[in-house]
Amino acid sequence: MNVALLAIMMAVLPAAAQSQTQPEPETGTIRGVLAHRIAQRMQAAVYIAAIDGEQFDPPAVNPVMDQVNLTYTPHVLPILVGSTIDFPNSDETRHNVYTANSSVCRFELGIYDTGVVKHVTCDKTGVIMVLCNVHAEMRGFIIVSPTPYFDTTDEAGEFVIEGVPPGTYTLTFEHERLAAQEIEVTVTAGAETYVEFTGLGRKR
Ligand SMILES: [Cu+2]
Repeated sequence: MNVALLAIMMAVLPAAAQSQTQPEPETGTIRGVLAHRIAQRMQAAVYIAAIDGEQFDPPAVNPVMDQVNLTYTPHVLPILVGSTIDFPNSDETRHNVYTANSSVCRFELGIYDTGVVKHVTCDKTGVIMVLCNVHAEMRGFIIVSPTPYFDTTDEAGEFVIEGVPPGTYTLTFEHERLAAQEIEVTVTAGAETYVEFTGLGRKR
């Protein structure tokens, strides 16, 4: 460790110690699961639906849909509406990123090389299906959420959404194969609310 970094860490330590005496937490957590076997091998994006009168600033750091080993990575990318998505090409080969007709925001980024990053801003909520016209098997999903409260499910179909202000919300999800559902969820500061999406069926 270099001296400068050590100095920074020592300067930060007293502040960290003080934080132990901070007041009660102001936000809560939603934890839950999509109880369906398909959710264990294909990810969903789970998010809080639009909140009346609430708008959110795009994140300081852009969400990233990378291209690695001929695969859109991550396969499912939830973002806040109004965010700018970065599309790097980390492959040796060239790709041409474009969107399926059904996508809420449509674009075609053209064929581009390794190391190039292209950008797209989407101001509408919904789903963007990203394709590549060089590699027909490439497929990625961007879920444009009206709120910044979202997560992607893991290999157990589970999700955790932290930092949610107290209140009652509609929780929903988007999945390639499973039909969406909505659940009303109440979040309490400093507590965890558990939610289970059950009785799930395939999209028609
Ligand atoms: Cu490609």
